Amino acid sequence: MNLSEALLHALKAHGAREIFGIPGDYALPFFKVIEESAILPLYTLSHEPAVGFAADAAARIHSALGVAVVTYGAGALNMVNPVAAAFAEKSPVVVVSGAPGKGEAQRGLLLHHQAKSLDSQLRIFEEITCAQTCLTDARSAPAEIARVLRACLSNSQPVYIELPRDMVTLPCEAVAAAPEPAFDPEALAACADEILARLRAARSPVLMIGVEVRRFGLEQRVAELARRLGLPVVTSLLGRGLLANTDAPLLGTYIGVAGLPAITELVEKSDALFLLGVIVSDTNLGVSAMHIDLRMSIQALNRQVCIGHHVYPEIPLGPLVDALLARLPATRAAAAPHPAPASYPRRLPADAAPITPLDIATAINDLMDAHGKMPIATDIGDCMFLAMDVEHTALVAPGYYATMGFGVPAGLGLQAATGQRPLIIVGDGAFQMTGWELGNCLRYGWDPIVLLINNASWEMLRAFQPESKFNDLADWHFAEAANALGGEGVRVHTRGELVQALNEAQRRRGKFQLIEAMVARGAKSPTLTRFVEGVKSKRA
Ligand code: S1T
Ligand code: MG
Repeated sequence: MNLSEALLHALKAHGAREIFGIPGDYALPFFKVIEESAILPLYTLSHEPAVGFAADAAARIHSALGVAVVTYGAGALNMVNPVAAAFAEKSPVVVVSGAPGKGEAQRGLLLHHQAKSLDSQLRIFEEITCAQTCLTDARSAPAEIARVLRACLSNSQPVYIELPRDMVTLPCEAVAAAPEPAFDPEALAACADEILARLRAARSPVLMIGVEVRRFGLEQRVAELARRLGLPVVTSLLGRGLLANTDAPLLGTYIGVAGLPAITELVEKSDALFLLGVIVSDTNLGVSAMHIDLRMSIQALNRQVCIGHHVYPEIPLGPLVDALLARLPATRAAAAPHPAPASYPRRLPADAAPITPLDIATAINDLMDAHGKMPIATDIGDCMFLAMDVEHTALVAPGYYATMGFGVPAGLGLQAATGQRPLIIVGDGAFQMTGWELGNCLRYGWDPIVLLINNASWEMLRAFQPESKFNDLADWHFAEAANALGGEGVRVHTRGELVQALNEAQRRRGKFQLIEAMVARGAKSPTLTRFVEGVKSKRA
């Protein structure tokens, strides 16, 4: 076996199911092994940001490793933003970058794709990954690969592997997986006992679940935990879509002043807010009407549990959930009184009225009622906020790091990873960044339905700074470009046209379907409207 095959077998053994990438001369030998070994399927895209976003989405929907393979310099550095997004949102993406061979560096010449020095790239990726290695020695390579892949899974964060091109075909031993990091069972027991004691003593305990529940594959166990605890359950913004396919007592998503008042009040008045795998960020908790007193909360995140003013270190989330379940009777507790679960808008009138963002959410709910749930990828912009009015379904969205460009590549990653037809919701500004990746659909048989909200505007920015003319975008007539990219497109102006276009798109398989929904500048979803007002009032 050579070093590349050892790496590919290890990636597969650790849960990776596909590779996204763009080659370059520093990576050509490795891509040759990827293609000829067929250990993992390879999907090449057109621009490295899309490679990163697609690998991230695959990781999220699998709750397993995503893999992005790029060339040195121009390729890898092009992917810094998506890897930063994966780091911020705890997505286990393995970055493999080609690199110059040992001899090349010693000729004393500056190498193409080199920026400051040959290890600058490693230093840049040290800031957005939890573990790194440069495979310069075939003898230590198996242990290095095992160490880094274990870190990726244990922390659910990206890792970086640099693969010099003169190492690719060297003989190499197989990779033996590194053991899970140990934890102290006594500390785990004490922690679980204290959490349950706090919840039982509380007047109004609430369970809020976040991305780590998904990342560590705990949804079914957490749904059981919620049933046994009998607590009202909400998701964080980034955790939206969690427990979508379970019968947990899920009320909806907490988005502070931007969310449903009953949920906001329940969370913010709780005297024992149990944050399970929730990233404590401004978009998750920052827009609370009142200041959530985190000293009253129980926070389980990043392999540690904070209860009031004290911390239990090295408490992995999975063993914690199991320890709590082991302490609870296997019966469903009487559900504590709590607000009714959120209801979602349905039955859009197919009339000549202009389209609003809420109409788009309503039309999606009607489509999924009629034809079944679809996994959804959104970008950032009002597309993400209107998704709060879409019925719970598997959802990948840049809800915390909030980078544009995520939506379309993430949707492609979803279909590559699951084989399911995704729905992509994206604004015109974000589509201008990475929407053209749809041109890769035909060769892979991907056929997402793409709902493009064309308000010819950076509307989310206009909401905060309406006086700025630079928020006015030109009208790019995106639907007309669909055919050139191998798909089909239609521009719609009214609710009737939207309903008809969605039903037609649903019937047409084998090509992406681009529905360009014309929305007036200034029209915003209810959630974005509340979010902007909430942020403005907090700033005031
Ligand atoms: N660049 C990138 C890569 N990500 C960003 N989030 C931004 C810039 C800043 C930004 C937003 S929202 C937004 C920008 C430029 C406008 C989005 O426009 P569009 O996709 O058309 O959606 P909509 O019209 O619904 O707003 C956030 C605040 O950072
Ligand atoms: Mg826009």
